[in-house]
Amino acid sequence: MLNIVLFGPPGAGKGTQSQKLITKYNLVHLSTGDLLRAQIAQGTELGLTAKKLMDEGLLVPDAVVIGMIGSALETNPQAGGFIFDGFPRTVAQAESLDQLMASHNTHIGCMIALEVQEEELVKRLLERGKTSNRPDDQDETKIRRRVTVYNTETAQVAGYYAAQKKFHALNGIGPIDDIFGQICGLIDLHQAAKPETPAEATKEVKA
Ligand code: B4P
Repeated sequence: MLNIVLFGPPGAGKGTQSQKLITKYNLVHLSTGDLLRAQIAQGTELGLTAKKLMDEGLLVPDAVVIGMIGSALETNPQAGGFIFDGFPRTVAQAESLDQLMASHNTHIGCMIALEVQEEELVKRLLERGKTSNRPDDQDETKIRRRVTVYNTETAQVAGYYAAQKKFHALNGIGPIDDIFGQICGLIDLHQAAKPETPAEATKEVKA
Protein backbone atom coordinates (compact mmCIF):
# COMPACT_ATOMS: atom_id res chain seq x y z
CA MET A 1 0.00 0.00 0.00
CA LEU A 2 1.38 3.40 -0.99
CA ASN A 3 0.62 6.17 1.52
CA ILE A 4 2.18 9.57 0.86
CA VAL A 5 2.05 12.86 2.75
CA LEU A 6 2.30 15.85 0.42
CA PHE A 7 3.58 18.77 2.44
CA GLY A 8 4.30 22.46 2.00
CA PRO A 9 3.03 25.95 2.74
CA PRO A 10 -0.34 27.19 1.44
CA GLY A 11 -0.11 27.59 -2.32
CA ALA A 12 2.95 25.36 -2.71
CA GLY A 13 1.12 23.11 -5.18
CA LYS A 14 -0.10 20.27 -2.96
CA GLY A 15 -3.64 20.18 -4.34
CA THR A 16 -2.40 20.65 -7.90
CA GLN A 17 0.10 17.78 -7.70
CA SER A 18 -2.32 15.53 -5.77
CA GLN A 19 -4.73 15.57 -8.71
CA LYS A 20 -2.03 14.27 -11.01
CA LEU A 21 -0.68 11.72 -8.51
CA ILE A 22 -4.03 10.05 -7.79
CA THR A 23 -4.45 9.27 -11.49
CA LYS A 24 -0.93 7.90 -11.99
CA TYR A 25 -0.75 5.80 -8.81
CA ASN A 26 -4.46 5.02 -8.30
CA LEU A 27 -4.57 6.59 -4.83
CA VAL A 28 -7.42 8.05 -2.82
CA HIS A 29 -6.93 11.81 -2.29
CA LEU A 30 -7.60 13.00 1.27
CA SER A 31 -7.40 16.79 1.51
CA THR A 32 -8.47 18.13 4.90
CA GLY A 33 -9.06 21.53 3.25
CA ASP A 34 -11.49 19.93 0.75
CA LEU A 35 -13.19 17.89 3.50
CA LEU A 36 -13.67 21.04 5.60
CA ARG A 37 -14.98 23.02 2.62
CA ALA A 38 -17.48 20.19 1.96
CA GLN A 39 -18.73 20.54 5.57
CA ILE A 40 -19.05 24.31 5.04
CA ALA A 41 -21.01 23.76 1.80
CA GLN A 42 -23.37 21.37 3.64
CA GLY A 43 -23.87 23.96 6.41
CA THR A 44 -23.03 21.51 9.21
CA GLU A 45 -22.18 22.68 12.72
CA LEU A 46 -18.60 21.52 12.18
CA GLY A 47 -18.49 23.51 8.93
CA LEU A 48 -19.74 26.67 10.60
CA THR A 49 -17.05 26.45 13.30
CA ALA A 50 -14.34 25.65 10.73
CA LYS A 51 -15.36 28.47 8.41
CA LYS A 52 -14.65 31.18 10.98
CA LEU A 53 -11.11 29.86 11.52
CA MET A 54 -10.36 29.11 7.85
CA ASP A 55 -11.54 32.53 6.69
CA GLU A 56 -9.04 34.08 9.09
CA GLY A 57 -6.22 31.80 7.92
CA LEU A 58 -6.06 29.92 11.24
CA LEU A 59 -5.91 26.15 11.81
CA VAL A 60 -9.00 24.16 12.68
CA PRO A 61 -8.64 22.18 15.99
CA ASP A 62 -6.65 18.93 15.73
CA ALA A 63 -9.53 16.77 17.04
CA VAL A 64 -11.80 17.94 14.20
CA VAL A 65 -9.41 17.13 11.33
CA ILE A 66 -8.17 13.89 12.94
CA GLY A 67 -11.79 12.74 13.26
CA MET A 68 -12.47 13.57 9.61
CA ILE A 69 -9.41 11.63 8.42
CA GLY A 70 -10.35 8.64 10.63
CA SER A 71 -13.82 8.57 9.05
CA ALA A 72 -12.41 8.93 5.53
CA LEU A 73 -10.09 5.95 6.07
CA GLU A 74 -13.06 3.87 7.26
CA THR A 75 -15.09 4.72 4.17
CA ASN A 76 -12.30 3.68 1.76
CA PRO A 77 -11.44 0.10 2.86
CA GLN A 78 -10.55 -1.00 -0.69
CA ALA A 79 -8.10 1.84 -1.36
CA GLY A 80 -4.72 0.87 -2.78
CA GLY A 81 -3.20 3.80 -0.92
CA PHE A 82 -3.78 7.38 0.14
CA ILE A 83 -2.32 10.76 -0.60
CA PHE A 84 -2.65 13.08 2.39
CA ASP A 85 -2.82 16.70 1.22
CA GLY A 86 -2.73 19.44 3.87
CA PHE A 87 -2.64 16.84 6.67
CA PRO A 88 -0.89 16.49 9.08
CA ARG A 89 -0.39 20.19 9.88
CA THR A 90 0.72 19.73 13.52
CA VAL A 91 2.87 17.16 15.30
CA ALA A 92 -0.23 15.99 17.21
CA GLN A 93 -1.93 15.31 13.85
CA ALA A 94 1.18 13.43 12.63
CA GLU A 95 1.18 11.22 15.74
CA SER A 96 -2.53 10.49 15.30
CA LEU A 97 -2.01 9.66 11.63
CA ASP A 98 0.65 7.08 12.54
CA GLN A 99 -1.78 5.51 15.02
CA LEU A 100 -4.60 5.48 12.45
CA MET A 101 -2.33 3.91 9.84
CA ALA A 102 -1.17 1.24 12.30
CA SER A 103 -4.78 0.42 13.16
CA HIS A 104 -5.31 -0.25 9.42
CA ASN A 105 -2.14 -2.41 9.29
CA THR A 106 -0.29 0.07 7.13
CA HIS A 107 2.05 3.05 7.49
CA ILE A 108 3.14 6.32 5.87
CA GLY A 109 5.73 5.55 3.20
CA CYS A 110 7.16 9.03 2.73
CA MET A 111 6.55 12.74 3.04
CA ILE A 112 7.30 14.92 0.02
CA ALA A 113 7.61 18.64 0.75
CA LEU A 114 7.27 21.35 -1.88
CA GLU A 115 9.41 24.38 -1.04
CA VAL A 116 8.19 27.78 -2.28
CA GLN A 117 9.10 31.26 -1.00
CA GLU A 118 6.48 33.53 0.55
CA GLU A 119 6.26 36.12 -2.26
CA GLU A 120 5.51 33.40 -4.83
CA LEU A 121 2.89 31.86 -2.50
CA VAL A 122 1.15 35.22 -2.07
CA LYS A 123 1.17 35.78 -5.84
CA ARG A 124 -0.29 32.32 -6.58
CA LEU A 125 -3.02 32.49 -3.95
CA LEU A 126 -4.14 36.01 -4.89
CA GLU A 127 -4.34 34.79 -8.49
CA ARG A 128 -6.39 31.75 -7.44
CA GLY A 129 -8.56 34.04 -5.29
CA LYS A 130 -9.86 35.74 -8.44
CA THR A 131 -11.78 32.55 -9.30
CA SER A 132 -11.81 30.29 -6.19
CA ASN A 133 -14.37 32.27 -4.15
CA ARG A 134 -12.25 31.35 -1.12
CA PRO A 135 -12.16 34.26 1.36
CA ASP A 136 -8.74 33.00 2.58
CA ASP A 137 -7.34 33.45 -0.96
CA GLN A 138 -8.63 36.99 -1.51
CA ASP A 139 -6.92 39.04 1.17
CA GLU A 140 -3.14 39.43 1.28
CA THR A 141 -3.11 39.89 5.07
CA LYS A 142 -4.92 36.56 5.52
CA ILE A 143 -2.63 34.79 3.05
CA ARG A 144 0.44 36.06 4.93
CA ARG A 145 -1.15 34.91 8.21
CA ARG A 146 -1.55 31.40 6.71
CA VAL A 147 2.14 31.43 5.78
CA THR A 148 3.03 32.55 9.34
CA VAL A 149 0.84 29.78 10.81
CA TYR A 150 2.64 27.33 8.51
CA ASN A 151 6.06 28.55 9.69
CA THR A 152 5.18 28.54 13.40
CA GLU A 153 2.84 25.53 13.73
CA THR A 154 3.23 23.28 10.69
CA ALA A 155 6.85 23.41 9.48
CA GLN A 156 7.99 21.35 12.50
CA VAL A 157 5.99 18.38 11.16
CA ALA A 158 8.84 17.96 8.62
CA GLY A 159 11.17 17.13 11.54
CA TYR A 160 8.76 14.44 12.72
CA TYR A 161 9.09 12.62 9.38
CA ALA A 162 12.81 13.40 9.05
CA ALA A 163 13.35 11.56 12.36
CA GLN A 164 11.68 8.53 10.71
CA LYS A 165 13.87 8.99 7.59
CA LYS A 166 10.76 9.60 5.48
CA PHE A 167 11.23 13.28 4.60
CA HIS A 168 12.10 14.50 1.06
CA ALA A 169 12.07 18.13 -0.11
CA LEU A 170 11.70 19.43 -3.68
CA ASN A 171 11.75 22.89 -5.22
CA GLY A 172 8.08 23.75 -5.82
CA ILE A 173 8.85 26.55 -8.28
CA GLY A 174 8.82 25.73 -11.98
CA PRO A 175 6.51 24.12 -14.54
CA ILE A 176 3.85 21.91 -12.89
CA ASP A 177 4.73 18.90 -15.07
CA ASP A 178 8.45 19.17 -14.22
CA ILE A 179 7.64 19.17 -10.49
CA PHE A 180 5.27 16.24 -11.03
CA GLY A 181 8.09 14.32 -12.74
CA GLN A 182 10.38 14.91 -9.78
CA ILE A 183 7.72 13.78 -7.28
CA CYS A 184 7.11 10.61 -9.33
CA GLY A 185 10.87 9.99 -9.39
CA LEU A 186 10.94 10.08 -5.58
CA ILE A 187 7.88 7.84 -5.24
CA ASP A 188 9.26 5.30 -7.73
CA LEU A 189 12.61 5.21 -5.89
CA HIS A 190 10.76 4.74 -2.61
CA GLN A 191 8.65 1.91 -4.02
CA ALA A 192 11.69 0.18 -5.49
CA ALA A 193 13.58 0.43 -2.19
CA LYS A 194 10.90 -0.47 0.35
CA PRO A 195 8.45 -3.32 0.82
CA GLU A 196 4.89 -2.05 0.56
CA THR A 197 3.42 -3.01 3.93
CA PRO A 198 4.70 -4.10 7.34
CA ALA A 199 3.16 -7.54 6.65
CA GLU A 200 5.20 -7.83 3.45
CA ALA A 201 8.28 -6.57 5.27
CA THR A 202 7.88 -9.40 7.79
CA LYS A 203 7.50 -11.91 4.95
CA GLU A 204 10.64 -10.59 3.32
CA VAL A 205 12.68 -10.88 6.52
CA LYS A 206 11.49 -14.47 7.01
CA ALA A 207 12.22 -15.51 3.39
P1 B4P B 1 -5.95 23.83 2.15
O1 B4P B 1 -7.22 23.54 1.47
O2 B4P B 1 -5.07 22.68 2.49
O3 B4P B 1 -5.30 24.86 1.15
P2 B4P B 1 -3.85 25.37 0.76
O4 B4P B 1 -2.89 25.23 1.88
O5 B4P B 1 -4.14 26.72 0.24
O6 B4P B 1 -3.21 24.52 -0.41
P3 B4P B 1 -3.81 24.07 -1.80
O7 B4P B 1 -3.52 22.64 -1.91
O8 B4P B 1 -5.21 24.41 -1.92
O9 B4P B 1 -3.13 24.95 -2.93
P4 B4P B 1 -2.07 24.56 -4.03
O10 B4P B 1 -0.83 24.69 -3.25
O11 B4P B 1 -2.26 23.30 -4.78
O12 B4P B 1 -6.20 24.61 3.55
C1 B4P B 1 -7.10 25.68 3.69
C2 B4P B 1 -7.41 25.95 5.18
O13 B4P B 1 -8.10 24.81 5.77
C3 B4P B 1 -6.22 26.14 6.12
O14 B4P B 1 -5.74 27.47 6.12
C4 B4P B 1 -6.84 25.74 7.49
O15 B4P B 1 -7.63 26.78 8.02
C5 B4P B 1 -7.76 24.59 7.14
N1 B4P B 1 -7.11 23.28 7.28
C6 B4P B 1 -6.89 22.40 6.26
N2 B4P B 1 -6.26 21.30 6.73
C7 B4P B 1 -6.08 21.48 8.06
C8 B4P B 1 -5.46 20.69 9.08
N3 B4P B 1 -4.90 19.49 8.81
N4 B4P B 1 -5.42 21.17 10.35
C9 B4P B 1 -5.98 22.35 10.65
N5 B4P B 1 -6.57 23.17 9.72
C10 B4P B 1 -6.63 22.74 8.44
O16 B4P B 1 -2.23 25.64 -5.19
C11 B4P B 1 -2.25 27.02 -5.01
C12 B4P B 1 -2.26 27.75 -6.36
O17 B4P B 1 -0.96 27.69 -6.93
C13 B4P B 1 -3.21 27.18 -7.41
O18 B4P B 1 -3.89 28.23 -8.01
C14 B4P B 1 -2.31 26.48 -8.42
O19 B4P B 1 -2.81 26.54 -9.73
C15 B4P B 1 -1.03 27.27 -8.30
N6 B4P B 1 0.16 26.48 -8.58
C16 B4P B 1 0.40 25.22 -8.11
N7 B4P B 1 1.60 24.78 -8.55
C17 B4P B 1 2.15 25.81 -9.29
C18 B4P B 1 3.39 25.99 -10.00
N8 B4P B 1 4.32 25.03 -10.06
N9 B4P B 1 3.61 27.18 -10.63
C19 B4P B 1 2.67 28.15 -10.59
N10 B4P B 1 1.48 28.05 -9.94
C20 B4P B 1 1.21 26.89 -9.30
